[in-house]
Amino acid sequence: MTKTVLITGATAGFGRAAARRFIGGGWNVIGTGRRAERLRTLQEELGDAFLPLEIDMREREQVEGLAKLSPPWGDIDLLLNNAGLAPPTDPLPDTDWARIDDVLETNIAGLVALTRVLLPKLIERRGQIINLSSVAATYPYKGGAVYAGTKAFVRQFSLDLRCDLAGTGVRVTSVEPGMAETEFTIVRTGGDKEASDRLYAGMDPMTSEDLADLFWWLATLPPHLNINAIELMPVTQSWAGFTVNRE
Ligand code: NDP
Ligand code: 8X3
Repeated sequence: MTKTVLITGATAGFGRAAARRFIGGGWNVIGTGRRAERLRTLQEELGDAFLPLEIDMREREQVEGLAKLSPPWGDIDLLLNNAGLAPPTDPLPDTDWARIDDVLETNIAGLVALTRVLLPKLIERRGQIINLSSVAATYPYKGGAVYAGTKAFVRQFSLDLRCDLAGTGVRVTSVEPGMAETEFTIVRTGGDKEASDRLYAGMDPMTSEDLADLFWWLATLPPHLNINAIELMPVTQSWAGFTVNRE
């Protein structure tokens, strides 16, 4: 029987690559995002196995409406909670509240609301949830407080959800990537493509396709196996030391 994945944030980056990967693997894909034109273009590329839905993760009613999809689209086997973004890395007092609020509403509130309304269906189908956290959840960096905080939430939410789901057969994974070149930094910097190019220059970052392959691997593991959390980075990324201020 054909399986169905719901991918939030399918208009760019990891989500769009995942839509292509799962369609290629014979799944039905529901892809969401705010940019209708991008969704239309993707639908033209991917055909009838792709259902584009214009959803803003900050809008509770729109998000909860996804639980009302009728079969076959409503028979969701995998929820890929991918939609997300970061505010600028400016000092917190200099960062507009609107940018912060967008991030909290999308990365946390939207993700929790969608997971909550889809859980009964996922339990019925012994389905799976893949949540996009980040290395930022574990390793602090300057200007990362709000974004990293949301991703630490996603990681812990994923782990704790497994306790609630004990005995249901539903699998949950927190995926925690490092630097991958997508539109992430363009969005974070408010549209500064050059800043994004500089960040990824000469460091061979991960690609959206790397992540799509990982999601596919997770989705096709034997059903008795749960990867709780998985952290990945490009070989060129690692850690610096602590900052110490001296008298
Ligand atoms: P992109 O900016 O390329 O894609 C983000 C996607 O999220 C877009 O499809 C966008 O769609 C969607 N999105 C953002 N806000 C909303 C919203 N309010 N409602 C609906 N959709 C929304 O970024 P990535 O592909 O890199 O990021 C995907 C996920 O991976 C994010 O959660 C990110 O935090 C995480 N991540 C990324 C890393 C990286 O280095 N790139 C590393 C670690 C984690 P639209 O604008 O059309 O609404
Ligand atoms: C984003 C990962 O390393 O660019 O989640 O901060 S990193």
